[in-house]
Amino acid sequence: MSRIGRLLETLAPIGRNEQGGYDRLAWTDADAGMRRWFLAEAASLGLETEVDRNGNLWAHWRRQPGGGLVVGSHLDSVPNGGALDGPLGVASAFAAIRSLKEAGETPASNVAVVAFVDEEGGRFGIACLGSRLMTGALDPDRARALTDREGVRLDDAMRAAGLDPDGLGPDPVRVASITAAVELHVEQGHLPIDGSDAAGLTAADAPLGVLTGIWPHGRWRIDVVGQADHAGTTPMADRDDPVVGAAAVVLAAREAAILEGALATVGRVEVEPGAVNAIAARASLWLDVRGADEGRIRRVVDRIAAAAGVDPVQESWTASMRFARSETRRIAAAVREVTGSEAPALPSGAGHDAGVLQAAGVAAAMLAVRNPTGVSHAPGESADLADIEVGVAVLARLLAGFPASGTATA
Ligand code: HGY
Ligand code: MN
Ligand code: MN
Repeated sequence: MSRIGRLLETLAPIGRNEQGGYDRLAWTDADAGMRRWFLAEAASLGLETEVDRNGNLWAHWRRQPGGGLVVGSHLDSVPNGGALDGPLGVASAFAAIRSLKEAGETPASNVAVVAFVDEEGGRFGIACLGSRLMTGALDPDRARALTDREGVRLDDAMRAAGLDPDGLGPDPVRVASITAAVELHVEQGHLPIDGSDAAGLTAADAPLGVLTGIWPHGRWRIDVVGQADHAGTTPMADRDDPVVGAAAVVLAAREAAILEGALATVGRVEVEPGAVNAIAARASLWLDVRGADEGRIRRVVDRIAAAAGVDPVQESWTASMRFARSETRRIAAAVREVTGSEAPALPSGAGHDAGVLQAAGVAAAMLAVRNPTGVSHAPGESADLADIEVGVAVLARLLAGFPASGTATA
């Protein structure tokens, strides 16, 4: 079995649930299992490991003082997520290093494998938490006070996992030491291929693609307050039922997204008190809106606010961003060398730590591995091992060829 096949096999049981999905939420036991896996794999490769002030994991293959090329992704998942979103990038980085070491090849540049903390925001609600803290894009006090559905604070969850949350915050020296960053990631959805009518790598008959940028996207919380009362004694005409208001939000979101050519999702709804025989007091919804440009996203949110008479409160915003041409070109060249074919270029509808690094001025880029169904953030997420192995070979080529000085430009 290939290196990457073996690595993915060792990951497979960690955090898997009965539906075959993954619950690898930040600072949980499953996350601890993923972190142990990272440290053990790094140790087996003779890499020097560290946990930074924000809990991000690093494994260094150092050649000389100074910075270098960073590869990796994240190890956490959304609730009931897929096996590959995140871990594929970290495992592929380790497999690429192993292939170089076994071939007796040593990169000219320093190389570091990173696993950023809580990229999905699946437990505390803010995506790319570890990379945003590191780059100063998220206030550490705000982060410490985030709570999960049980009301557990992030800082308490970190302490329970053995880390000190008082250290959270910007890490400018570390960010400055990153010459360039490449994140390998399973393809998510089938997005339009640049300069083509095809959508997705399967339609383009390509095992790998180069992600050129990330669509803007944001998250909003909407609270609908009503009048709690008895389900069996309150006439319909006398009700102020917040769940009816919540339903109006969901329907308005779908209609607005279709009108504006955007994507709007309400994936989480909380009803209080949540009794079958009581009209609710409050319904809270979390709205995710994305699209090719910021304007259509803002129009969708405005339409929802007007149609449903609610006041969406923005919880996070990711501006539209393009990856560094120096690095997208480098990836494209490596794909050409390894496969003999051109890698299609396409945008990402999903957010990534590489996007946070690029926004912080690090030259970053992404390599996507074909996902036949495009399904992600669900147990059905998949990629063929043959395509994954090509991705590892390209990553190895990038590591081997990255110049010591690093000529990246953000
Ligand atoms: O939600 C996203 O776009 C990413 O998967 N965190
Ligand atoms: Mn991801
Ligand atoms: Mn994801």
